Amino acid sequence: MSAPVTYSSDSIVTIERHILEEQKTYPEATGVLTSLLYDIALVGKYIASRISRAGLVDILGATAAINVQGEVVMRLDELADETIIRLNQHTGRLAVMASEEHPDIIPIPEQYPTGKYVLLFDPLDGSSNIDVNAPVGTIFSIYRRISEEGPGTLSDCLQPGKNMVAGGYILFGTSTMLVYTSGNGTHGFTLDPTLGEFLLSHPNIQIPSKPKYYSVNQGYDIYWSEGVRKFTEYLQGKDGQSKPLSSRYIGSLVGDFHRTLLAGGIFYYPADKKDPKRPTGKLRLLYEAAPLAFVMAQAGGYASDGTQDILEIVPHDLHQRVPLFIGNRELVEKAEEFIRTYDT
Ligand code: AHM
Ligand code: MG
Repeated sequence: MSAPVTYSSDSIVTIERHILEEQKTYPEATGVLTSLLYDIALVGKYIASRISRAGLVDILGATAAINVQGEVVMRLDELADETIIRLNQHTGRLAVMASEEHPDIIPIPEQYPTGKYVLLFDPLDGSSNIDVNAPVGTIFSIYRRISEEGPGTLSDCLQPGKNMVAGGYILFGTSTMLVYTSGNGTHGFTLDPTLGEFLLSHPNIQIPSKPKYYSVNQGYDIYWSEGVRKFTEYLQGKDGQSKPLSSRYIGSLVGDFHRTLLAGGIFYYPADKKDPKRPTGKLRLLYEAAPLAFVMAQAGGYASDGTQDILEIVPHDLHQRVPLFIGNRELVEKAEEFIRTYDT
């Protein structure tokens, strides 16, 4: 049996305390962003409590079925989506929301006040992994509205990542972790299920300078461009110049990203030709690529679509997809170099 975890009260930094301390460094802050981030931590706790029971779905009921208690049982991605909307629409902090699960923007219902922020989210990325008990994650980003007042608009949601005020993710893995940045470093918190609190476990995360893994769905390499194939061969040391990197791929973006952030290396989901309808890769700029790019940039790394910084891309569509190369700057820049040399 492992020894019980003990804390000295001095060393415990809850997410609330951390966010409040950060707020103090911005004298002009009103506390609204602080509260919004705290609402997101609450979302994390709620979804974590439901996900931990996912393996019981056959006993408790399936999608949209009525369970033994007479409650409607929702799919977890739908539940996560509804939870985020329900916990945030009434607070008066948001002008509008947008979710990977909804084709259009999500307005704040008329009975509630609107606020100055915009919340974009992927409620449960990689949800197909739940069936095999692999990690999944919620990804979020927060922007200031650009419209003056009243209901938020589509333009409020279509802002480049460099305008982001805060972004991050909640990883539901062996532990539940919340990792976020508000432009002042990237910080990680681990949920202590006995306390029901996120505690600061990874302050000021910096991606290790020595890359350890590359992460890509290599099963699709026949659909890749010449540049992406040559870049992968470079990572594998096939050019005879470099040592091969080890490879890891879960197929769950938040898990693959988190490992890349903590261990060093590169994750990429390149453009591919497997589906003529989406020649620009699979991942979405607003809900996946941009928030992770902000987290990575604040941890000393870099994200690119293969030609430019993800944070510079001005979105034209809520569900626009982009190729994503993210991790150690030198590797991402190497990918750009291969793409420039072979694909243009
Ligand atoms: P989703 O948004 O439908 O859950 O899909 C996104 C997921 C990511 O988590 C992951 O990086 C990618 O799809 C894996 O795709 P593939 O199975 O093509 O490798
Ligand atoms: Mg997704």
